[in-house]
Amino acid sequence: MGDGSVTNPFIIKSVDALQVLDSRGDPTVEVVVETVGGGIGRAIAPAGASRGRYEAVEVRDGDLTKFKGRSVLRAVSNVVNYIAPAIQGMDSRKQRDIDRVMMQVDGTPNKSRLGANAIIATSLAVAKAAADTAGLPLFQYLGGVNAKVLPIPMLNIINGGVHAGNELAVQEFMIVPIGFDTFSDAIRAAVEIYKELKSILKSKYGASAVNVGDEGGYAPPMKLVREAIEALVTAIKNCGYDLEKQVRISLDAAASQFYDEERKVYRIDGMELSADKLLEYWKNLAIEYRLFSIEDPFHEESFDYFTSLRKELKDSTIVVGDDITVTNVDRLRKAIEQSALSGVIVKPNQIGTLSETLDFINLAKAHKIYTIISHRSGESEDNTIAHIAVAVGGPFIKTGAPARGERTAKYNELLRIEKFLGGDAVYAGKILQL
Ligand code: 2PG
Ligand code: MG
Repeated sequence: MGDGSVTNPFIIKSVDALQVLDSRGDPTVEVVVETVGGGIGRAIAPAGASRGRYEAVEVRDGDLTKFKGRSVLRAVSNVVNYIAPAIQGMDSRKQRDIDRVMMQVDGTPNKSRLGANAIIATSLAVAKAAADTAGLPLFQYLGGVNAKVLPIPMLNIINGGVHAGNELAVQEFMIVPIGFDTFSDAIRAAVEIYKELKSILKSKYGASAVNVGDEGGYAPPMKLVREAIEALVTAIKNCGYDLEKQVRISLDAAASQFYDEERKVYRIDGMELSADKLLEYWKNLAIEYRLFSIEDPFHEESFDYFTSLRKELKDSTIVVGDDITVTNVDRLRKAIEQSALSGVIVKPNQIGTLSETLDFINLAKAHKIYTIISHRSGESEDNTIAHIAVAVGGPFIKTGAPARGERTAKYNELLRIEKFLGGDAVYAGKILQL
């Protein structure tokens, strides 16, 4: 163990930041941490479009003369002027102390002073610098010898909602390749289905239907949720995969985005549905298509309807929280008390530090709630979530279609980790009772 003296190679020597771009062309924060021993950690903050109301807050400049108000120079200077002086000289392995110090310097409950974008990029860069100093890949630094389970990918191959310019209310239509021996087999099947779907959409709706949305899924000019699901069913079947045992279908409704708060109705498929009617709608859809999971089926305050849906479906479909829980342990505790969820999305930038992200995962796992480590719709080449997913044993990762560099960055890193682990690698689909 290091003793904290000046010769300790894990001591943070420098922290620097700069403004780079994300996959939507929006500016974002990159942080580079270097240790005395020469370890380097680099991390880039992602950004959501369908953000939960209770997420930690990213700081943007709002100066309309630059990047249409989206620049993050203030967050960058917060890293350089406030975070760096506070954590330089600390041992990079003391992740929890470092995260706590950043939270103290920030001093707000939602990280709105320094910015969650500044804090999460630093927090992840610190972990990566410590791992690099130790000569370990990040997933092993975080997960130790036990980190050998490759997560089941949930691939979003039709985009709707605020991620695409079509009329689909539901934001994400995913395929979940559960029934395969290895992670690479699962990815191969997903790519085959993705390509098959492309031909189906092209012949039915024309060439413009295969333009892709923010997460690399196609954004066809469809209106009905059922229409998109049917296209997935056909693609899966045409590829010769079993819809029951090999490849299932999941949705992220992101329902806060189509909820009319004043009139208390959900706008979906050209209808206006009350919460009770929407409950019925999800129930029918889940049973008919044996949906694997439905994320955010109701708006972000609607804990009771999440509970009702779980009861109705008797856990045959996983009811997943994202905007409702926002990677926040207090929100998750409330969901647990109300038996509202059987799965949760984990997004490090929703809460703002690595340690809080791990606490959230631990709480979910202790209550047998599936954890889905997730990207954001605005991403970059940063592949940290692939490592977190293996470190915690998944069991799921959601990181878009198997296309667009910022999405394949994560899948490719998982393929590298699988190779690195060799015969020790285990695919989560082989060990979960799904
Ligand atoms: C979601 C995410 C990621 P966003 O709702 O799950 O797919 O979208 O990053 O826009 O919040
Ligand atoms: Mg979501």
